[in-house]
Amino acid sequence: MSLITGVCPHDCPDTCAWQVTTDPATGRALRIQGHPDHPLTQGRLCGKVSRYLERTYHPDRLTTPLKRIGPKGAGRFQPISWDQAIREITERLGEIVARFGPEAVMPFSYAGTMGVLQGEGMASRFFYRLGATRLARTICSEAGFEGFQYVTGRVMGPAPEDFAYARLILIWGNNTLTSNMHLWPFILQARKQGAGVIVIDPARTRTARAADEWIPIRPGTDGALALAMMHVIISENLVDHDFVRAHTTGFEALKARVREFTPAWAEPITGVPASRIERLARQYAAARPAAIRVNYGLQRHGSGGMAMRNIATLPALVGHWRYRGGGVLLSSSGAFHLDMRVLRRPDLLGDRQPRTLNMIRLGDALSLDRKRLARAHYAARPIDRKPAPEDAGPPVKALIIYNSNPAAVAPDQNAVRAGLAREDLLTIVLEHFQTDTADFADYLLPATTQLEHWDILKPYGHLYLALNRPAIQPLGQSLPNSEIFRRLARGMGFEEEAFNQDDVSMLRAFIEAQTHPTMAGITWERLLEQGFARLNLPDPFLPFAHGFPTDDGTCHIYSQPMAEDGYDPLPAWVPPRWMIEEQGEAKPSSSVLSFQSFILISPPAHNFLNTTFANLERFRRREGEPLVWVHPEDARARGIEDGDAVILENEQGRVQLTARVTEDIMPGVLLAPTIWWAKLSPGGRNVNVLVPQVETDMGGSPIFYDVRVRLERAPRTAARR
Ligand SMILES: Nc1nc2c(c(=O)[nH]1)N[C@H]1C(S)=C(S)[C@@H](COP(=O)(O)OP(=O)(O)OC[C@H]3O[C@@H](n4cnc5c(=O)[nH]c(N)nc54)[C@H](O)[C@@H]3O)O[C@H]1N2
Ligand SMILES: Nc1nc2c(c(=O)[nH]1)N[C@H]1C(S)=C(S)[C@@H](COP(=O)(O)OP(=O)(O)OC[C@H]3O[C@@H](n4cnc5c(=O)[nH]c(N)nc54)[C@H](O)[C@@H]3O)O[C@H]1N2
Ligand code: SF4
Ligand SMILES: [Mo]
Repeated sequence: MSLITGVCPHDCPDTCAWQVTTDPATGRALRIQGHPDHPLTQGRLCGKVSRYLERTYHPDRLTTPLKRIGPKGAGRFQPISWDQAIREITERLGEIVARFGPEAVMPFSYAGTMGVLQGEGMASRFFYRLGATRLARTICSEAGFEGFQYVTGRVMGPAPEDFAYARLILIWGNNTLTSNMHLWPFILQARKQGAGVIVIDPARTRTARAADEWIPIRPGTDGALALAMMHVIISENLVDHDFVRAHTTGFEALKARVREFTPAWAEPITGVPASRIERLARQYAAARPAAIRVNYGLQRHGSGGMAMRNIATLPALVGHWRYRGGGVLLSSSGAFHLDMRVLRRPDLLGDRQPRTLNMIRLGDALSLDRKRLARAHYAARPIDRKPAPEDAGPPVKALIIYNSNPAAVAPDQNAVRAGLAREDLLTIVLEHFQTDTADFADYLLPATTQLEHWDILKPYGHLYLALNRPAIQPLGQSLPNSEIFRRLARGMGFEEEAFNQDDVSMLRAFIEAQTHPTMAGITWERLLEQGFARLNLPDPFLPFAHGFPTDDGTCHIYSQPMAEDGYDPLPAWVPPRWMIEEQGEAKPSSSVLSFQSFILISPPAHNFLNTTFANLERFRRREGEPLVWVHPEDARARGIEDGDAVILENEQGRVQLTARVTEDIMPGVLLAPTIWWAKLSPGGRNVNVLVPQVETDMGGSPIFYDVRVRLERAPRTAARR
C-alpha cells in the first residue's frame, strides 16, 4: 500500500491536509483520512470529505466528453472523442471571435476547487491570450473583504490556533461547526481556560447550541450592533488610549459620530435588548483579549461592506490586536503574499482592456437586451459607473464554465436559466457530474477530481500552504482543467510556450518565483516532502500589534480612501435592503416590523458544500429535504404546521419547501439551508429563484441573505407528503 499526501480542494476555510491509501496493484484509492501531523486538520476530515472516495468513484461521474443532442437544458448528450470535442469547440469559438470579437467569450468560474492551478492557472492564460471578457469573482466575499480592508489595509487576523488564548470569543455570523469545524477545538481550549463563547446569529445554529449564549440578531443589522458597542466603549471610557493614539486615525471624529448610536437606538433595529448590548460591549472591552470570528454570512446583505467595516474597527479601540488570540478573523488570505503572475500570465493580455462583467449578474450578462448587458458590468464602488447600453460591448456568445454551478448558485435563477437556454449561446461546461448547469451545455467535458491531479492550495482560514499530489490515475477519459485549457489553447492555434508547460512545471515555477519574506524556506522540495508548510511568520502571529499595512501605517477608523471611493469615511449605519424597502426610508422604526413579508436567509447546509455533494444520495438523506425554518408564531398565524409544504414567493419567482417549525429562528426571519440542486428540488428550482441581481454596498457582491419573501402554506391535498 502507498500513502499519498494531498489537500482538500473545497471552498472551506479549513483547507485540510489528507492522506490517501492506494493499492499499487490495482491503482485504486482505498482510504482517505485527515493528515495526522497537520496542526489544524489533526487527523480529522469533515463528514463530507471523509467520503471523498465515494464521490470520486461514484457511478454518475462524467468520464467521457459529451455533445448535446436534445434541446438546451434537457441534459441529453452523446459521447464524442476529445479530439472531436476540441476541434468543434475551437472552430466555433474562432467563428465567434471573428464575428463579435473576443469579448463575446465569457469565462464563468468560482471555487469548486480553490487550487491555484486547477482554479485560474491555465484557464487565466487561455482567457488572457484570447482577450475574453473578464469575470469579477464576487459571489462570495467581496463586500466584507473590502469593508475589512479599508480599516486594516490587509485582510488577516489571529491564527485559528491562537483562539485558544482568547478570554472571550464572539462567533459573529458563522456556523463554525458546519462551515469551519477545525476552529472548534481551539475554541474548546479557550473555554477550558474560562473563556465565554457567544454566538450572534439570527438562528440558533448547531454552533449556537454548543456555545454559552446565543444572541439573536435581525439579518443585516450587525453594523448597528457594532456602532452601539463603540458608543458604550467610548462613553464609558473603556478605550485603550495608548493603542488608539499610536496606531489609529480618526478616533476623535468617531467619538462625535457614535454619540447618537446608543444601545437604545440599536435595540429596535437589531432586536437585541439595549441592556444586552451594553453588557456585551463591557464584556468585550474587559476581555484580555477577545477574539471575534466573523465570516461571510453577515456580509450577504445590501449593507454587508459597512457592517464588516464597523466590526473590523472594534479591536483597535480596545487594543486587542496587541494580544495573542485578540482581534477579528475574517480571512487569513492577506497573510499570503503570493505573486500569481508567473502562473496566470496577465502579460498575455498585452495592453488590451476587455470589459469586466460581474458574475452575480450572469442573468443580465446573458441577456440580449443591451440595457441589461450594461447593468452586468462590474461597478464595485459608488464612484464606478456602469456604461451606457450602447457601450456595453458585444453580446455574450460563448460561455465557458468550470469549477462552478451557476444554474443553482447564482442569484435570479430564472434569469440565469433563460440565458443558458439561448439557442445561439455556445456553452461549454467542465464538470465532475451532470449538474443543473451541465444540463445546458453544448459540450460537457469530464474533469478530474483532487484525487487525480496536482495542485497547490492557499487557505483562507489558516497559515499553511499545501501541495496536492494525485493519488490515482484520472477516471475514464477525464482530464484536469489545466489540460483541457491547454488543449483548447492549441486548438485555437496559440503557440506561446505558456501553453506547453506541464502541471508540475507550472507549480514548481510558481513556488520558485515567490520572493516575499513570508515564503522564505517554502521550497518545492519541501512541499513534496512534507505536503504543507506554515508561512514564514513569527509565532504568535500578531498581524496588527505594531501597526497596520495601510498607506500611513495606522488603522483607518477614518478612511480617506473610502471618502475618495464614494463612501462615508467613518463607521456608519447603512440599513440592509429589506429594511429600506420595508420602511420606505432608512429611518429606524421604534416598533417591531409588521412582518407582512419575511426576510429570507439561506446559509450552508451541514452536509453539502455549496452544491457539491448535494447530488449524492448519502448526503441528501442526511440533510432530509429542502427545508425552511419558520418561527412558531409566524407558522401559527399562517396555519402552517411542521412538515407542511410551503410556498415562498416574491417578484423574482416562487419556490416550494417543507416547513420546519422551530424556535431556533427569529420571528420574521426564514432560514433555508442550502444549496440544493434545482433539478432535485420540488418544482425544479431552489431558493436562488428568489434572490435578485442586486449588488452589496461594497465590492459588487450578492445579497443572498437580504431577500424579502411572502410565505404561505401550499394547498394541503396536493403537496403534503
Ligand atoms: N458544510 C459546509 N461548509 C461550508 C460551506 C457549505 O456550503 N457547507 N460553504 C463554504 C463557503 S463557500 C463559505 S463562503 C463559507 C461560509 O461561511 P459562513 O458565511 O460563515 O457560513 P455559515 O457558517 O453558514 O454562517 C453563516 C451564518 O450567518 C448567519 N447569518 C445570516 N445572516 C446574518 C446576519 O445578517 N448577521 C449575522 N450575525 N448572522 C447572519 C446564518 O444564520 C449562519 O448561521 O463556508 C464554507 N464552508
Ligand atoms: N442561496 C444561496 N446561494 C449561494 C450561497 C448561499 O449561502 N446561499 N453561497 C454562495 C457562495 S458563498 C458561494 S462560494 C457560491 C458557490 O458556488 P460554486 O463555486 O459554483 O460552488 P459549487 O456549487 O460547489 O460548484 C462547484 C462545482 O465545481 C465542480 N468542481 C469541483 N472541482 C472541480 C475541478 O477540479 N474541475 C472542474 N471542472 N469542476 C470542478 C463541482 O463538481 C461543482 O459542481 O454559491 C453562492 N450561492
Ligand atoms: S470541506 Fe473543509 S472541513 Fe471538510 S475536509 Fe475540506 S477543508 Fe476540511
Ligand atoms: Mo463562499
